[in-house]
Amino acid sequence: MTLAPRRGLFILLEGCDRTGKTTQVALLKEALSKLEHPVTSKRFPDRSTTVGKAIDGYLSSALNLEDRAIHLLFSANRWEAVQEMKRTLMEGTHIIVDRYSASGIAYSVAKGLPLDWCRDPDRGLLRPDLVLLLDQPISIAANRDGWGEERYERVDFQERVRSCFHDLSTHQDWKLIEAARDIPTVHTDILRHVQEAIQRSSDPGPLSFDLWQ
Ligand code: NYM
Repeated sequence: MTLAPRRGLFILLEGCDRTGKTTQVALLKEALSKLEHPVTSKRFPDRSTTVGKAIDGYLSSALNLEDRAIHLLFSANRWEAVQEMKRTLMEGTHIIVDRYSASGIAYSVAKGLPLDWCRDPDRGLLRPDLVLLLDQPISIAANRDGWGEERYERVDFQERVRSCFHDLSTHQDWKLIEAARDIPTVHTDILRHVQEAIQRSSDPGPLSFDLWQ
């Protein structure tokens, strides 16, 4: 009899724009691969799908949409990835994800949409096993090259997004990562949390499709 592989962990990095998530996802993936953990990565929005292309048009301001319409597209973009993510995790591969539902909520709440309304379309999505919130003062992000090129890259708006991430994190077991430190230090901190989660979960149990429920 062949035993099913231990399922992979869904590891999520969240945070405001330009907190270094993309760099840290790449470093984490490289580090886990070197430690011989099967691992892949994914980012939301996934701009490669039909829905993702509409989102991309919106983010680059080529397309204008009602706040609620774009919120639902971001959610649809996560729902369309569910089966692929499930398959990958069940094969025993960890997935490191750059943004997910909390971004969906934080950016729409920052526009003034009600929290409950923002959470509803994502209810029942796959729940992450570990959430790392990369946090730093917005003034640091605003000094980085290219700031302001995409929609949402405004200091007042990002302050509201950051505050919503903080509110969300108080109700969940998220790890707060001080992102204003140098890249290798932040990486070491993230890797420690991930290795602890991997060690803790000798049997991670079934996947939970109960996000926000
Ligand atoms: N964003 C991302 C949302 O507004 N809602 C969502 O559900 C997600 C996943 O898209 N400013 C926003 C946050 C970012 C922008 O993300 C693009 P990135 O990480 O720069 O590709």
